[in-house]
Amino acid sequence: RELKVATGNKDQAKVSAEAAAMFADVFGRAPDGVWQAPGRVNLIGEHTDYNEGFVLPFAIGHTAKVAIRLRADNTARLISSYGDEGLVTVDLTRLAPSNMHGWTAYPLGVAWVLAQQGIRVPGFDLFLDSSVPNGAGLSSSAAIESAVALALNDLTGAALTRQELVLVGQRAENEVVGAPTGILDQSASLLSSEGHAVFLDCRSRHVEQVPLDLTLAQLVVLAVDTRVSHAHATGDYAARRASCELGAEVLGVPTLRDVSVNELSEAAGLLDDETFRRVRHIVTENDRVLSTVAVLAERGPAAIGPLLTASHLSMRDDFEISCPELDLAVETALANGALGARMTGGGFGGSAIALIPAASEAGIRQAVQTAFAHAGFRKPDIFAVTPAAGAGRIS
Ligand code: GAF
Repeated sequence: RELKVATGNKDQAKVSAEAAAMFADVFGRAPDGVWQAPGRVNLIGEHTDYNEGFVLPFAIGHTAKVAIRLRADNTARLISSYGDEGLVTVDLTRLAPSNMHGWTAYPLGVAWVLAQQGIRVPGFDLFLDSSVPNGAGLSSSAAIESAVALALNDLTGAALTRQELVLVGQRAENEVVGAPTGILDQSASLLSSEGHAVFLDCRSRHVEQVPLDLTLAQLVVLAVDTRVSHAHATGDYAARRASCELGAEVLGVPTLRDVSVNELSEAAGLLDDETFRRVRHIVTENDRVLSTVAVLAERGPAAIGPLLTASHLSMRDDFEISCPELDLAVETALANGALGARMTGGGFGGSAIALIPAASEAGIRQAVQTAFAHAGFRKPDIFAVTPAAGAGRIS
């Protein structure tokens, strides 16, 4: 069966009608509702989340949509427009982290976590459609988790807060998918509001909506999906996390959040070179997030470029999570008029973002495409992103 994949920004009525129709086509009945949750770009604050630091992401217009109907038994039937696994049928009473695989690990992982938390989750039929590209560092998995968490929360009457649903998604990612990630992605998906970036203190969980009107400032944020796919369930992400934990332990602090930029020179004498550079990235990155929020308020988005670029260099040289494709995207954008550019997300592939004057958009797109072709890299996918709404029920 061919199922149509929705792309880009469509109006909600159309999106929900499409998802409901696709659900009815497969399951022969209407869904109880349709929920939508966005992917994100992170403007700045990378790998700071699990160090209890600061992040500043915004939701993008690419979203995961789920149409769900509860069942009277304990069976879950799931299908996606990816079409790769067809209809998957599972007995929810037998779910365990070890028996969830492929894309269904995200929705089933959420159902499993809710059940672990004492919430009775009955069987359900689920249809998923997503326009968030997979493996592009734009939180395609958190978008699915957030949409399903919101849907099951509504349908079961569990009445968890959005902050609690963030932790449900994170736990699914950590315990079921096996990626030791923080709360950045689920927070961006569930807590964003249109026209704003989300300034999140990952220790206190305090959230501030930071106005980000790119159009007014005649700016564009371009995402460059390098199409080098990344996976955080692999060793590199976990190795970075382990270095941060080691650094904190040697420095005698609960987390690297507790180290200030002024204390770095003293830290240098206590840590091996690699651990020191990992620590320096986190400490300076936290500082850059705070500066970005201050500069946005005082001088507006056109002035944050140097902070974005400094963040990229820190990830490239100190945290060592960039790759040649990400570096080329950043360098080419900067050489052709970008105000700032950096890789976004977990790294080792995925996407870069460039903050550019709207007037340079065509030239920068062309320059990046040409540079990638010359380097023999895969053709990147380049698109503009604007701060979009967070997750919600759309029908
Ligand atoms: C990935 C993780 F899922 C986030 O928790 C965060 O650590 C990010 O990488 C890096 O900032 O997206």
